[in-house]
Amino acid sequence: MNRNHLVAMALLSLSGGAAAGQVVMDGGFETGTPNAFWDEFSTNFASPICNTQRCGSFFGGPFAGDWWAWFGGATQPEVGWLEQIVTIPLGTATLRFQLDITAASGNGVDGMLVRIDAQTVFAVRETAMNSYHPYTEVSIDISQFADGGDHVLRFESSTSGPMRTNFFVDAVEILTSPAVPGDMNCDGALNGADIDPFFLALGDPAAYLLAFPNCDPLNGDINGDGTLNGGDIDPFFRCLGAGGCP
Ligand SMILES: [Ca+2]
Ligand SMILES: [Ca+2]
Ligand SMILES: [Ca+2]
Repeated sequence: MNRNHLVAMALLSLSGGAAAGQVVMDGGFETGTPNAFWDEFSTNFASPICNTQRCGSFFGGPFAGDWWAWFGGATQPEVGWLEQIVTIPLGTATLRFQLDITAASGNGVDGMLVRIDAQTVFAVRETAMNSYHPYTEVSIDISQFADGGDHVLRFESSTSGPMRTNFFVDAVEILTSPAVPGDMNCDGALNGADIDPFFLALGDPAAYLLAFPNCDPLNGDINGDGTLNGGDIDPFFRCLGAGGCP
């Protein structure tokens, strides 16, 4: 932990830190640059992280606070990225951020991606400016990564110039909820739609894993003995009838 990290930790604890249920550190970029939580890269600007003092206000500014991430923005080829390691608890998870495409070069190919590990979970091109200007919330179900493990969250863009394309990003957060007992289709709720998956998991575990690859069959271990078995059938239906497990 370097000095910047310590200062940033102190700033975050003064401001309350990450809210409960959130896993992204400094998702609003308010600790500025160099940033202790985000790894930063930009071909032309040292970092995509901006305040108006550093980057000007001609194209606009943050969604909230004083800082935001500005991808693109160059009149020559530019690659920019920001990434951090996030720990996503077991259950369901949603990635949310604000996106504003404040300029489009007209070449039609300048783009921005969001990746988790090697997988692209969101991709946008400059041609979508009409859909993302002004700031617009992007919300993506990323429950397939809600496994209690560490993952690399990465925003990256590639723009080619000579006209500018700008992707503004702010207010990045990952909202999580714990697994719901009996939620066998992993939609975050226990209801009638879980009955068939419950019996599939009980009778044919391999087929269940194929049908619900991001689900933990132990969501159905209602009696808590560590396995999904016949002893869970009665408690499962009791929970279902009661609208949830006690
Ligand atoms: Ca901000
Ligand atoms: Ca369900
Ligand atoms: Ca059981």
